[in-house]
Amino acid sequence: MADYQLYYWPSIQGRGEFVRLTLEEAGADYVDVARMPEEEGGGAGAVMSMLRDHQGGTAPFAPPVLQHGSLRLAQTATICRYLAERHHLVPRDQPGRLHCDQLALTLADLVNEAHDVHHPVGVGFYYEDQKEEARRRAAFFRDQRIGKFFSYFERVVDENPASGGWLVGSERTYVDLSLFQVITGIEYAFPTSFARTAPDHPGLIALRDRVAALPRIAAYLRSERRIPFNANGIFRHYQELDA
Ligand SMILES: N[C@@H](CCC(=O)N[C@@H](CS)C(=O)NCC(=O)O)C(=O)O
Repeated sequence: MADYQLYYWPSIQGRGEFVRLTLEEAGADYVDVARMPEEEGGGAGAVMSMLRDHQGGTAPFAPPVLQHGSLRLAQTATICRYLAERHHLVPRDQPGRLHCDQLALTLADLVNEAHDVHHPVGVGFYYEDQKEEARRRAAFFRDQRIGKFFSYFERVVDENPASGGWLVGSERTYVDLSLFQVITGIEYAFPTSFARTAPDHPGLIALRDRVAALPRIAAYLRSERRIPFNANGIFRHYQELDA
């Protein structure tokens, strides 16, 4: 039995990817439960039955969910923080840890906005049934939100008094891994807009490349454990949404 069990949808990066990246950089012993064959207890059904059959303690609302011994935790930012504290992926001091929380939740806001570009009316409707609204939402996201969020994170890197080019402190933390995921996701979904804005954010591009070169992350990105971006995840590429 692995130390950690991650429950997340098996065919997408989604929000589970922030947890996977943290587990990978931690060098943690984990199993991505739903990616196991169904006959071994895997598949999407494993996620649904875990949610349905949960008894005792605080029930999770939605995946990703991490199981560690008797502890079951949901909410991406909470899970990543928990893992990061156990595996030295956060600063030791409380202000540093709180600032990591602050940045993780700001990234979660950006992830929600990126998702809502292709589902502005609601997740219960197909993209094809909300294309017109998606087009309007995409223009706003591309023209105003990507730049605003990127400028913010660039500023945080610039103003970090420690050298190294990370977000908080002098070493990489779990929020650097999460920012890497968001930058690469936006690059995948909005390549034209990304190419236009990237030169204004050299600190972010350098951070992205530095994360990709971390030996454990580089090995993970090359492995089959890394699910490619696809048309069902949070970051989706629709040509008509990337002006
Ligand atoms: N704020 C939560 C959001 C969780 C979430 O929306 N999970 C998605 C998959 S990425 C889901 O399956 N949601 C089911 C639902 O909202 O009913 C987090 O960051 O973990």
